[in-house]
Amino acid sequence: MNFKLILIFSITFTVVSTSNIFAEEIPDYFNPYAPIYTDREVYTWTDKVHITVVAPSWNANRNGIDSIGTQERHFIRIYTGEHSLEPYKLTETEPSSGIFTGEVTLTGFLHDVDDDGNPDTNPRTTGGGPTNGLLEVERDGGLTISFEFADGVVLTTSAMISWNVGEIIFDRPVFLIGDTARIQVVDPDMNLNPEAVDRVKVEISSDSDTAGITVNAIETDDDSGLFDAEFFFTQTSVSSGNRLFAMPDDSIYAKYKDNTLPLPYSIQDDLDVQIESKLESEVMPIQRISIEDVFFTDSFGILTEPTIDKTSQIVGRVSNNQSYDQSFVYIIQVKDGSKSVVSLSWMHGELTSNQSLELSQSWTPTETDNYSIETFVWKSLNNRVPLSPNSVLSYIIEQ
Ligand SMILES: [Ca+2]
Ligand SMILES: [Ca+2]
Ligand SMILES: [Ca+2]
Ligand SMILES: [Ca+2]
Repeated sequence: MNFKLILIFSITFTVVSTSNIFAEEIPDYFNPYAPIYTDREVYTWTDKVHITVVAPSWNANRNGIDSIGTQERHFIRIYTGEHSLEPYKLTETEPSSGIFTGEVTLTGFLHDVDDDGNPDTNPRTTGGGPTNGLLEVERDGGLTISFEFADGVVLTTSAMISWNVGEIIFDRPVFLIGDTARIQVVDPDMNLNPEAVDRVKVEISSDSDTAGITVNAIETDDDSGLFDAEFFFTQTSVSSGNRLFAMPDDSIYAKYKDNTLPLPYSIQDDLDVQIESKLESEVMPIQRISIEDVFFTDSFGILTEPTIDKTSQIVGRVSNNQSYDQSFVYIIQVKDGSKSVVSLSWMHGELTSNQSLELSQSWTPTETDNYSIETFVWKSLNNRVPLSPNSVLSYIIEQ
């Protein structure tokens, strides 16, 4: 119950006690009192409208449930510009409450909300109340309820109809590997059936899998207009079902295509509602790969010492400390005693889960000097996130 209904009951209490004093068996035509309430001021196209009319003078039988709306010349009419339910019966909530209620379910108009080429609504106008009413409505129209309280005295109340721009929410700002991620779409317009659970589609992708997955978000209850979905992250298998391939430090994207937009959008417009989050690892990037100090071999792989004008191999060992595949770029930089770079090379590679690799680069020193050989590992040349601490080895070459 919302605040508005609580308010109604307090008003009613006062009115009922007044009418006990001035007991009326027939409506007081000269003092029409029958406020009509709807449970909202704005509805979406397929909402259920709860109607309350406070009409103590229509409580003809204090020991029985009365009804209003269907007596000749005292009809209740529920209508839009195009469609109408009349007469419509509302029934008393209790034998002597003087409060009359009913429901009407809006049935929208023909419209395809999920781009499959077929309309997803079943617009129809039928029913005589108190709860079986179905009423077609337009996107931006209104809805009016009128009650002919007495001859020539018609009480009315109106509510608006509008679509809403959907929202999408992740349940946390960043995800960790191993988390179950939750996402919620808020779009009351997709509560197509207020008596059954509806669903919407959400596309989820990552930097490592831009095609990603499409998941069904399921309405949290029959009439909520809130749609929840869960998905998981994998670093070791392809995306499938509710499992998204994503690597640490990827951005995670979710997209809901809203085909039910309010003015100033047109009815045929659509809008991609998108959000972004991050997948993080509890392991810092710099701990994910380790490298060892380089050593030197000859062309046969036998350990050797570099000497002037002889080519040797600078060999480094790179190890994946994680249980998922990691691509990397391994950089070997040789500087002379004046810190000028005399050799620079890099290799792109990929390490499978917990794999170690030896990588080598040839080097032919041409002068005696005190060289330093630096090796480091980045995610890529474009994304220079270190995946390991640098290694620096000093090496003196003498004549
Ligand atoms: Ca009654
Ligand atoms: Ca459709
Ligand atoms: Ca529903
Ligand atoms: Ca919408």
